[in-house]
Amino acid sequence: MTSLDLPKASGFRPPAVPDVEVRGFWGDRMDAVADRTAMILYERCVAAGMFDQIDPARPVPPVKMPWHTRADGKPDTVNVQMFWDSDVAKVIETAAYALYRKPNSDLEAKIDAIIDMFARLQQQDGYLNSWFIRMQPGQRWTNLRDCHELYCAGHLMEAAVAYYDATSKRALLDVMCRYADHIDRMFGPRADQKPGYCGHEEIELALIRLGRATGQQRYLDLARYFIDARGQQPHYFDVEAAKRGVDPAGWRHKTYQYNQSHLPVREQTKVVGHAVRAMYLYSGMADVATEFSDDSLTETLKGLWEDLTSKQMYVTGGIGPAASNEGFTEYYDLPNESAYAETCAAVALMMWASRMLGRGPDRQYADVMEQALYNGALAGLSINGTRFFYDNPLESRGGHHRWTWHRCPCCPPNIARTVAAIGSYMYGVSADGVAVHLYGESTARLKLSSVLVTLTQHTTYPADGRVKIGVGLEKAATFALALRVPGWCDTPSLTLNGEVVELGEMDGGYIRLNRAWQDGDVLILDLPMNVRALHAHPAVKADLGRVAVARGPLIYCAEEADNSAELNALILPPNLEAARTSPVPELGGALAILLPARREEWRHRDGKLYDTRPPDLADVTARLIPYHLWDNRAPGEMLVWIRSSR
Ligand code: FUB
Ligand code: ZN
Repeated sequence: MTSLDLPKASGFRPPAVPDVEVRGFWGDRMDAVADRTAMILYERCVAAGMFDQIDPARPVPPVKMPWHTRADGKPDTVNVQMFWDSDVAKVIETAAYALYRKPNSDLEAKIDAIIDMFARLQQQDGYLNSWFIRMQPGQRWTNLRDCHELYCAGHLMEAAVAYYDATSKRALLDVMCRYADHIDRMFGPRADQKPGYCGHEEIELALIRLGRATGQQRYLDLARYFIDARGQQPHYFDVEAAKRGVDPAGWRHKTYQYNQSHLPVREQTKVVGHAVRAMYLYSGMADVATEFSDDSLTETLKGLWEDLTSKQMYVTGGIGPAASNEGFTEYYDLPNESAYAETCAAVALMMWASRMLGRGPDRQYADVMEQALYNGALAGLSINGTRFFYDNPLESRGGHHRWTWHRCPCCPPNIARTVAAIGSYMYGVSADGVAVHLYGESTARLKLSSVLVTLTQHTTYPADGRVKIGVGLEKAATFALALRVPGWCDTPSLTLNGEVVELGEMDGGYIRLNRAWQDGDVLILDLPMNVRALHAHPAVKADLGRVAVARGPLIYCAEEADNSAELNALILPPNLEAARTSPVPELGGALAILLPARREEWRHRDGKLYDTRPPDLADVTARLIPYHLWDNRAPGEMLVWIRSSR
């Protein structure tokens, strides 16, 4: 259904989730989400009391979640219960993809019942927000800065598109179109409209998704309006606070950098503030740039991309080191043990990266999308799909473990919906071309303007970098196929129907094959995966004298379960040529890296804090596992950046 009836700006768009049948590595993870996570998320929402707030047939419940506290110790205007609609929306989105993969009448009936609650809750004028209808009536649209109203609307729009794609049921889509129409009447430049935008971005990218799904240009225009209005003077959040009779200076976050409204978006050059907010904003900007061929936004985004990825991103693709603002601090401030690196932020970075591919394949974006996906984001979900990380440190003394739930449950459904939708991140489709951004065992049915292309990938990626791609066509067709060569691979090779393809100069890191394709054409892409030692920029103090070990897209870590405690006593050799891989049965057969290493041993210490005698050095074999799999076995220490001798 996600065929756009609008006149298209040229550009690449993701396929709908059902267009890609995923197997292999990601198929196993999707099965875990379909078999367990989706229902777990639903049940945790029940237990939290979320549906008591949403269902208009039930008595209005008491406020359950504590209010945030202002700097002066008084209760703030915000608590996490205000954005429960968004958490439920992400659960619906997860369930939608899960149902598509594995029909489940019980889960479907439960989701239909939630949708029915929202439909009954919707007001005559289209407004829909459980907090402001039931918990704080009369205060709608009075505090866009803090209260997440448009953010909740955005997540519900995404859920509506997903549920329609997966089940062909229109109820939530119709509800959300009515709500989008209400928002379109309420916000804009006219004198009878509010020139506002949300304190937590999300509505922008969601309106693009709704516009693409329904063919309604006005949703795309409204997304552009929200982007363009952000940070203009007079500042909307100041004006709005004055209307509420409060001093904006008393705001607990102090600076509008927190929500990226300190400047109009095209004047922003530095990635600042709350990490998820920033990534969702840039995602929306990239979508608007694609839909409107807006080079001014693309240029701004390129600068922000460079700022983030060259100075503010963990090697795992995690972002936002600080808990205080759930976001960015100073350049190169990337502490490992105290890293906040919220799961949602890595997911949101993937979302931004995938949208930077909207204007054409370019591996600098796809590489980071993959880096965040396989490491900082996927770590947020346990291998069996039942437990979740909120923050993702790169070092632990053994006290950091996945939660079954969180007071602020934004991350569990965010990583679940992302895993369940992974097929849509794998490809970009334009009128006359297909780009393969991610590799994985799968079959994709992709509609170009005049031809349906079936691409079948056979591969064990990310365990191995050999990918066989079969081309299926109803009739011969000419189109461009772009294959990403990841930046970590130095020696790629390709054959087409058994003939070697000379790779020569690559365009943006993609092999581009523009030719007349025949049904049954076969490509074999080989991306050898060597074990690599990564060294951080010297300004990252936490990583001095240390290396992170990587293979293919995976960042590795040492765990106490394999190396005993005191992981900081491990010292890796200067080169990793002797590295071997070996499967770990209890981690689904994932490949561990085995490395000859040394280990400091303090036999003479006698409990002393300081001693003139250096430690002894013992030869050991370090066993490293993919970072995303840590804390799936016995609890214990974990370390990504390991000491290295040079
Ligand atoms: O505010 C909504 C979500 O909750 C944010 O995106 C997360 O960082 C968490 O604070
Ligand atoms: Zn989160």
